[in-house]
Amino acid sequence: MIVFGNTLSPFVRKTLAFGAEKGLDVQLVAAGLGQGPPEFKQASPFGKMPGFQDGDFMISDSTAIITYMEAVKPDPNLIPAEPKARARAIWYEEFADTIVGACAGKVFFNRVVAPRFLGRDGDLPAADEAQSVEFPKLVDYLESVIPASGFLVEDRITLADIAVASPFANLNHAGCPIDAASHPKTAAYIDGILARPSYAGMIAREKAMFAAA
Ligand SMILES: N[C@@H](CCC(=O)N[C@@H](CS)C(=O)NCC(=O)O)C(=O)O
Repeated sequence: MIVFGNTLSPFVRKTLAFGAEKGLDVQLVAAGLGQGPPEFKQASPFGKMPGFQDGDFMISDSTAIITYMEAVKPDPNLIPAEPKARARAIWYEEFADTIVGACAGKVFFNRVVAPRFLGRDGDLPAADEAQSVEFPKLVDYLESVIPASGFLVEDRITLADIAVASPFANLNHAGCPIDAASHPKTAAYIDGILARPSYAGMIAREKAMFAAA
């Protein structure tokens, strides 16, 4: 299986971590922001990462790719079968992709992507506002819902945890960390998920890239 993209995208990182938790053999091929092989454009008609290829099957969108991975390799099960647990896992993925993703996008794009990858200034007031207005609501919410087990659904690793952790890596990279004093459960929870083998290597390589800059 091939994922086209860059792990700095929370959607690419989530997809790769999901594949790793499944034990799938997934290769990352660099693509995105107008770059990448022709297969990337075939897989992702609007150029968004991640794109995906498995033999002659191609598709884009992290949720579509994850749905495919879960269907071709049901074990270990990462999208619960029980109806309420399944709905909650999908809610947390949606929360991560759209609500956390919107905040992380403003902070990471304006502080990192625009100056570093697009060669132009980002909208720093927009990033600051996302950090001071949107971010506190996200961590307040998570602090209120994280169970003692350290997993959001069924007290085991599921898509919910894999999805929620990913955009927090972008927020960390962009100088918007979780305050462990005010939000201890959330800080420990995100640290714990990002420390799993499925995430740790990617995060270490991303940090090394920023440190070398
Ligand atoms: N809903 C999509 C979102 C994908 C997306 O927005 N990717 C961004 C990177 S985080 C992208 O490729 N942006 C470049 C562009 O729009 O040209 C998914 O879950 O995969």
